[in-house]
Amino acid sequence: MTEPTPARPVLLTGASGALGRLLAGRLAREGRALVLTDLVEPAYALPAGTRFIAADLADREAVLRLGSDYSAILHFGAVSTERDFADIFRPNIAGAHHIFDLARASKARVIFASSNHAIGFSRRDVRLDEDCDLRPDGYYGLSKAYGELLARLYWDKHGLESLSLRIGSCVERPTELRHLSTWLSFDDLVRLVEAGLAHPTLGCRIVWGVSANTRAWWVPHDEIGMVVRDDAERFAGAVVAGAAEADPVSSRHQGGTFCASGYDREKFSPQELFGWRGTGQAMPSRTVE
Ligand code: 15L
Repeated sequence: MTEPTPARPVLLTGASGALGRLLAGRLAREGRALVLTDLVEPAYALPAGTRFIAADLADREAVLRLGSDYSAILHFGAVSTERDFADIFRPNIAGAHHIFDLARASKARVIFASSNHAIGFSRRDVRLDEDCDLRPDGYYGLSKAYGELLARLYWDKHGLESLSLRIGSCVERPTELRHLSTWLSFDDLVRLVEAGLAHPTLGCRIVWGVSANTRAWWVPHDEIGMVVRDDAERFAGAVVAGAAEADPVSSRHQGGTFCASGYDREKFSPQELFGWRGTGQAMPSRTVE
């Protein structure tokens, strides 16, 4: 009798971060072969059945040395806050590029941790489908938009399957007003990742990484996005409006404080710059806000 071929492992980048830690523990529990990677070794005990390899995402050779026999790559490694472009470029942009090339070499699918900050300059009074315009709210959001477009390019050109999860606020529980719309529970994150790993015809998808929140701004159409079950509303009574809600730029846009970082548009009003004021001419609808 021949032994069954062991399943090819899943690679998890960003394993030392908060979401990496959560995924490592939860996915290993299912008995899945997992390889973890990050710049620095995790501060937690490695779950049974996992092993860790250190690698800098910005170092192409180090990434390609991670091996080429993965069934899937969960790409959660990145700088996760707004920073100067120079700090974002190497890990998030060059890093994503290296990971997608590793996925090509492995013939692996990629589950990419994108972010709501790729569409963060959308107003809070609009409801968005997955195919809405990209409206990054900073260099971090721009790097996530780049990752989504990289996924699209590698599907069209190389047939590489991917799921870009546009994650809202993946925290244990909502702590601010905005989270009542953007919250993604830990359980729902795991459900989304599992659904992406298991889907027989993944293709190239963008899916909202948000729980089934009563106040959600994002409308799921993709079946993968519909596996979520939790609702932030049960925490509504305990959530208070923080300082961010008093700031007009943060409170107007879905990306919140990321939008306010470095914002100076009001000093350079398009109405004045382009002479729209007083001409009686309607401003082009897609550029008004
Ligand atoms: C993100 O993408 C960030 O990584 C995280 O730090 C939060 O800011 C989150 O979005 C959010 O929008 O709440």
